[in-house]
Amino acid sequence: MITIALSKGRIFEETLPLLQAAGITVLDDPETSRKLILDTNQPGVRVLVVRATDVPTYVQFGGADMGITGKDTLLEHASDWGGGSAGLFQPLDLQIAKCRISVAVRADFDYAHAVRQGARLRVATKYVAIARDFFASKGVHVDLIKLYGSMELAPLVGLADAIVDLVSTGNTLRANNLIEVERIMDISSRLIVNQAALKLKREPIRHIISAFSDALAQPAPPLP
Ligand code: PRT
Ligand code: MG
Repeated sequence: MITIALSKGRIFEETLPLLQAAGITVLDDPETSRKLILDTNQPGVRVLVVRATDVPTYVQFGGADMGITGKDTLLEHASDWGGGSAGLFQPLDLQIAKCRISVAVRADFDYAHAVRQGARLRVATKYVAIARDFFASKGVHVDLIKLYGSMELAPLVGLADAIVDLVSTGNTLRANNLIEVERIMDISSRLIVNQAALKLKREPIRHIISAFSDALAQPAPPLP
């Protein structure tokens, strides 16, 4: 049995065509079903529905053999586990759920001036590790405030001078009178594989990885 951890929403939607290319059809729709373990047309393949931020944890500890997760989530997870790969093999960038992670401020806040002055910035974010590394590399002093959602609200009520958040169309920032002042990095979702599963279930996992790489027109990666 191969289990694949996916989150509902954009990652699930954008993964379906890749699964299809591997001959895998999911038999339930997670948006309407309450099931957390979804059967597929392949008796040996199941999909687990988990929170986006929990995908690396399931795969790291073998609750799932493989999973699909944003680079943002993966970097934060790796930092929680002391950096490095956290025992996860990352064979493919699937080029799905693309966005960027950026610094945004209120339109009336002079970010460039504050940085030039060496001001200490209050930054609200769910992405504490990414934000800490980014501002450290710029030599900007920050006080980080961890939030779990609706980051856009923080500068509007004076909780923070800036936020670090994911941006796709920019509509959410615009709707809240915020402007993007720095792009930290581009984000897309990655396939991650449990290292032990890769040894024990090598053939079915290799089949899925090579079907995904064919569908993406990427060369199949070497397996450790
Ligand atoms: O919702 P939950 O707390 O369970 O987890 P989650 O929010 O991490 O899950 P989900 O499904 O929303 O996001 C999963 C992954 O999709 C993220 O980890 C990213 O890698 C990727 N992704 C791609 C995005 C976006 N684009 C995106 N636009 N994740 C979130 N957003 C949000 C962003 O945080 C902001 O609130 O959409 C808003 C901005 O979008 P625009 O289009 O208005 O700029
Ligand atoms: Mg969300």
